[in-house]
Amino acid sequence: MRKTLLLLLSLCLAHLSHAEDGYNLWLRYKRIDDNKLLTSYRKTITAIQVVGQSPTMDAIKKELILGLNGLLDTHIATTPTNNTLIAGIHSALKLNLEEKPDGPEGFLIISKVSAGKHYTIITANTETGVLYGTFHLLRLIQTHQPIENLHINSSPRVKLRLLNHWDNLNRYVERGYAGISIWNWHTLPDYIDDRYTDYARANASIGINGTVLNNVNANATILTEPYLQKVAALARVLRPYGIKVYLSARFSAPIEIGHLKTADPLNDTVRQWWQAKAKEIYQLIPDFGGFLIKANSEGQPGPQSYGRNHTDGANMLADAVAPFGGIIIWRAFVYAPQAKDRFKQAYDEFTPLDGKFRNNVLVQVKNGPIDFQPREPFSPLFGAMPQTPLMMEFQLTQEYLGQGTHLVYEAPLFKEVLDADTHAKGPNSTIAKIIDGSLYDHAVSGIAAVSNIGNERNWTGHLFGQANWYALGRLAWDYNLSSEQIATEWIQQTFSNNPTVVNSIKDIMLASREAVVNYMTPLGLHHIMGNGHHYGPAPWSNNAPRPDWDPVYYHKADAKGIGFDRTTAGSNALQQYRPAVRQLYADSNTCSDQYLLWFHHVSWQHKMHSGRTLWNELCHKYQEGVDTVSAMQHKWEQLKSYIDPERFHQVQMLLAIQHKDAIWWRNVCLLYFQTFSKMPFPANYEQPDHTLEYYQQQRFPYAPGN
Ligand code: GCV
Repeated sequence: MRKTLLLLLSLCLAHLSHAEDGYNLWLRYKRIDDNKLLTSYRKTITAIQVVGQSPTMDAIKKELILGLNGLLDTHIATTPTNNTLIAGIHSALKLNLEEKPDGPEGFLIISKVSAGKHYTIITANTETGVLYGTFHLLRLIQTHQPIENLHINSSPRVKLRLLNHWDNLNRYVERGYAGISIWNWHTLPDYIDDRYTDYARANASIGINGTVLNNVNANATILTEPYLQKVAALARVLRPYGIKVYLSARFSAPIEIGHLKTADPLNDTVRQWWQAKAKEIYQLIPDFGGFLIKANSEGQPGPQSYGRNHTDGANMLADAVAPFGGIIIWRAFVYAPQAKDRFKQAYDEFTPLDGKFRNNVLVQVKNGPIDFQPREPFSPLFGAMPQTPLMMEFQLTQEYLGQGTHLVYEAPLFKEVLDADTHAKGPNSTIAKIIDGSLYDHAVSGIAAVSNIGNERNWTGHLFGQANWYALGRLAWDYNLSSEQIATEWIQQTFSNNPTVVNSIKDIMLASREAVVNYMTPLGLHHIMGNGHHYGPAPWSNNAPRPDWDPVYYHKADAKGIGFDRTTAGSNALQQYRPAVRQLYADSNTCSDQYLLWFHHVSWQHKMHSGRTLWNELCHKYQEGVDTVSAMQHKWEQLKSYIDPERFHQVQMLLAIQHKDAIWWRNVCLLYFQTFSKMPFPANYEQPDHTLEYYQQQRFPYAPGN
């Protein structure tokens, strides 16, 4: 009896330990379930030889052993045999290879036969490059690609590929929906959570090479000695994985922790304080990346508090870190409540400063002119500052895209922006070419995204949030990859290579971005969500502390129509684009539906490209959004027998919330806008099942972000 109980218990435990909880991300390394393939992989690689010893080479060896043992279900030999995988830096391998790896991060993977022996070689100019090659090879195997005849020469298009954590020192993550911060500042530097290493592995596997550890709404305490010790401890974990740490610096730190009377960037004592601080940091963290700064935005201090401008502030900090090879990333996210059109301010404030920043300053620009909406036209700053390296800022954390609750695959959003043509230097002056530095020949280039990572077991709260993290890294490495390719490889590694699974999940993912646009903000509506938490709809909202936080400021619905007139008759924000772009949007009859209400105040009767009136089109789009989520649910349901119960059920429940929320958005927005249009809901669509008053009475005091 006791024996049976023990057996049962151990079976239960075995089951538990194999539960799929999402922790392993896309690095699951499950046994290849196609026997033919498995045999061929086992033949191609029977042993590994990692040349060199260092923390990075040790990490490579560990990853290869973990990955190959899992994927090939074997104990991979570590002494050379007939079919050896060799990994090492180019100069150490002493192999006569015709081709060289590219740059400090590129890698070369080649298959070679020599003296009757078959080798797979991963090499690079640096250890980090070899690490990237290692992860690439493991990805090939996880996604069931052939590996007998490899010839891959790959290097990243963008130099700085960063995550921006909006993590506070008390572990509250601003706009974070995946638990609290993964950085346990209290137990650092003495306690090193394994999660830090797994974070490093995951990032290295997609080429992320830097992380800003703390919130841009910064606390100066991070720059004090005890906290710098904690930062140094994290840097030690991340360094072998090619990841540099950066910090958000509070501009007024010289006052708060330096006890100076001012933080004026032109004051000598202030300058000396920052120089000494930089020296202190680099003594602890020799490869410290630099500072990210949010200045004079949403109440943050900055040079304007002293009558100075952004260049005065950025250059003062740039001078402090320059002797150590550091950089300054200065954010362009600025807007003031007095502005008639928030859209225009960043451009107006920053373009006159072009050419005045030190060459170790990058200006980081959000993808759109307002704030990470489901769809925005690209920020007109891209292409308007040729002498300044501009860095892209995307947001993984889905603040305005259903947060940790909605399944929204963001790669199509990222691609739409990266592929947008600014016409800055004639046609084909895409944003991708601006941020990779090639259009204006800049030596530095960068792409960053606000992280969606927290301490939840599956890292991102919604399992599919992982796909956005993954897509960011893959696109920063190579923005020519398609959303579909990235989705495919993420699904293969995260779920399965089974074509039914891959195709169904891919359909769900690829439909999801347009779905969220449609059920939240179709036809160019924007910023009509609830104040503070930014979760559900509240288009009536008109009493925020600042008018530019109010939805009514953005949709401008009235008896005549709806939308923000940004043409010459309105705020003239369109003027900030090059003529060829302006022309695309300037006329409400030819402007694409996607951006119509971004640029025009349009009559409710306006005839749309579909032939419907604007009002009917709005009803149509909201319904389409809801219908797409139903279709996503339906597709997911059909995968029940293919997906482990834990992850299947989680996603199933979240999709049900998403569907409920999509209906909520549709009902609220249509009922509210109907008070202006006075037009009926077309009979063939689902009718709202509550009144506008009912929705207006709902309160969400504890929604995340409040
Ligand atoms: C970190 C939006 C968010 C803020 C965020 C800000 C920014 O306004 O709601 O939480 O602050 O953007 O990007 O600085």
